[in-house]
Amino acid sequence: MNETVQPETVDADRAVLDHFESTIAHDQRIEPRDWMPEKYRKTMIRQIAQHAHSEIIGMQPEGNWITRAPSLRRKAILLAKVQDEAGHGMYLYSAAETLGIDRGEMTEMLISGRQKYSSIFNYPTPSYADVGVIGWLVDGAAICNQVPLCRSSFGPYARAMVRICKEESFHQRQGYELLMTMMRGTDTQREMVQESVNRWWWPSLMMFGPPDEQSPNTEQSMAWKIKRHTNDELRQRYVDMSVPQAEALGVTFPDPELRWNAATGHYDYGQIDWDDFNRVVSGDGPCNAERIEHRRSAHEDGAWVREAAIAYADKQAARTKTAA
Ligand code: FAQ
Repeated sequence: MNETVQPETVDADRAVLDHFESTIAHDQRIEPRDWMPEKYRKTMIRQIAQHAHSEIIGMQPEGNWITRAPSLRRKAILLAKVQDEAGHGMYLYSAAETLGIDRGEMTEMLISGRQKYSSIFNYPTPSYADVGVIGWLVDGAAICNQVPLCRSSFGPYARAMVRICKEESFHQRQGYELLMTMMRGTDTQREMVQESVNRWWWPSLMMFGPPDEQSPNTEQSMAWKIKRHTNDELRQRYVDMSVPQAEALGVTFPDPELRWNAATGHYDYGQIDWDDFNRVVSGDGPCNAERIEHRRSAHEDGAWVREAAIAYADKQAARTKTAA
């Protein structure tokens, strides 16, 4: 095969690869106009699309409480938060589109199960305390995972992450504030918070992905500086950050093995149920079917809006052409 390749083509290929590798090595950004290996492009599409889908599906668990929030103030806060998540999904779909994939295609892949979204959004929200616990623990885990992604090697993704992280930090604080208010309330309210923490703690640890030795993508993604830390490193950082927050709040995590280890300078924690994680990721979690069905019907109900937008854009284009 090499015999048919012109020497100048080999040189050109080598030059663009060198440029790509040197950009990564110098901690500079790969931009959509730059040449990139096909595997890098596919990895970025996979990660960004999964992330975008998570934000959009992630509107559903808390959205469940918008009509039943206990006061106008709490309703306004929750509405704003869920709306922010929609915004994050939009920035991320736009970042993925710079890699040559269309948002419609990504939505199709989500609905047909060919692209994933975070396992965490497949659990139910039966209690209003879940709104606070999602803000504190789920947004907390998201921040821990996403702050390093602000230095990710793909420019549009890294820039989207800067804004998203600012908003996620705000979400985490509002969740914690809600829980502090409940903890200052009645015994029943305190029990509601603890019961919710018991349900969300282990799933929040799973958000960081499989253990390093079972993570097929980490090594290459670290080499390309898409990821800056491994799944286990970030999970440990999250545990270390969350334990003092739980103590300040007055709740405990449902893990008898959770304890400070003076030798490592970190908290040890118990065994994560990876069978449960695999079940949820493969579509068999408590709410997977409901989440996808809801997304599918919302997408179908929105068809007329997309058609109207396209018809309007066509009209505008025809008008501009006539004027020219
Ligand atoms: N759930 O080889 P790795 C949020 C998949 S946003 C489902 O370790 P990687 C905001 C993984 O994709 C939450 N699937 O993969 C919010 C891969 O799939 P493949 C979303 C998972 O990419 C808050 C396979 O398993 N955040 O919460 C999960 O190197 C509140 C093997 O895994 C992001 O997406 C999982 N938990 O590392 C919204 C952050 N973990 O190759 C609403 C960006 C792994 O079979 C309310 N993403 N998989 O197709 C990342 O940082 C990485 O993609 C990881 C996974 C760390 C998630």
